[in-house]
Amino acid sequence: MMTGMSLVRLAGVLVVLLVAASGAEAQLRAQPFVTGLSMPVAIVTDPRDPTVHFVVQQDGHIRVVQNGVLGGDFLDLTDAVLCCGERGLFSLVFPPDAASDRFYVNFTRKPDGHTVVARFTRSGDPLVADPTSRFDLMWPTDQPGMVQPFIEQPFANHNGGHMAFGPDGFLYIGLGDGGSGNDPGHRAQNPQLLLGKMLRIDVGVPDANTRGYAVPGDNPFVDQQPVAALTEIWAFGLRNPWRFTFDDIARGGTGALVIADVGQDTWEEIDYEPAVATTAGATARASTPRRAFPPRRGRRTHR
Ligand SMILES: [Ca+2]
Repeated sequence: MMTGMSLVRLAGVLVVLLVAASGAEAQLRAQPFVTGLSMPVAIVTDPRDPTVHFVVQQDGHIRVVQNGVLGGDFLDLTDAVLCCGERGLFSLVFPPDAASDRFYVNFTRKPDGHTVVARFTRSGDPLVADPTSRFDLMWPTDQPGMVQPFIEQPFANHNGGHMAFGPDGFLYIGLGDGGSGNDPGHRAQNPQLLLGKMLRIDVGVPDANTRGYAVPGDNPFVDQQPVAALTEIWAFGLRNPWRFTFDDIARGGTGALVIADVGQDTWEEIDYEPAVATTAGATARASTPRRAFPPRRGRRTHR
């Protein structure tokens, strides 16, 4: 997890919570980091320059903050992003290979609110993205072999939207159950839908790749066992995984996947999926009930 630092959204001000651990007690101390933002939902440090942060605004702007000073837009997606409520621009990630010019965003698009995962590249100026470089990743449909540049959202809410690269270098994408309440279409348990799932894909493909990603060979359903499922699926049964993170191995963490899954009425949920070492020495995820089938039913958060 992000160690010692988290962010509070408050009136357009990013507040840094500093954790000072001394002895047996830890103290939280908050101080303004930058002001002048509108609807900030995420902050990402530039992998090439630790003095640069990118702030993701729900309205579609990605703002540049350099040495704590708010600058212009890294990227303006307001023409493409359908905001607000539970809709908008949700996340920005850079690949583990910091030399890459690529980055990825996740948002609900105009006019229909469907989910888009788009790849862009930086321009010659590393603090400005190239808006013409947009490529929308192509996702399976209910027609075999047919793909489309979005993931259909039946309702305005429960869009998930967070993305992160795992210790394995693959891109994880959290998708909500599509919305309304109580998952009326049982989408989170439908193996032929991407909604209500954690996806795991390999975006380290050439630009010429027509889908923008490949499915890792060790994803749990590539062999269509124990159930025929879309092979992008890593985990079933999520409601609205608004944020998740990996317990950072580089900072002494275990590599575990930790998911904040928004609850409905009385329960909130934090899911912990431990990482396990494989015989090949690679890091993989432990098998959990979430990946099992037949589906879990009667989860409290789905009432
Ligand atoms: Ca939705």
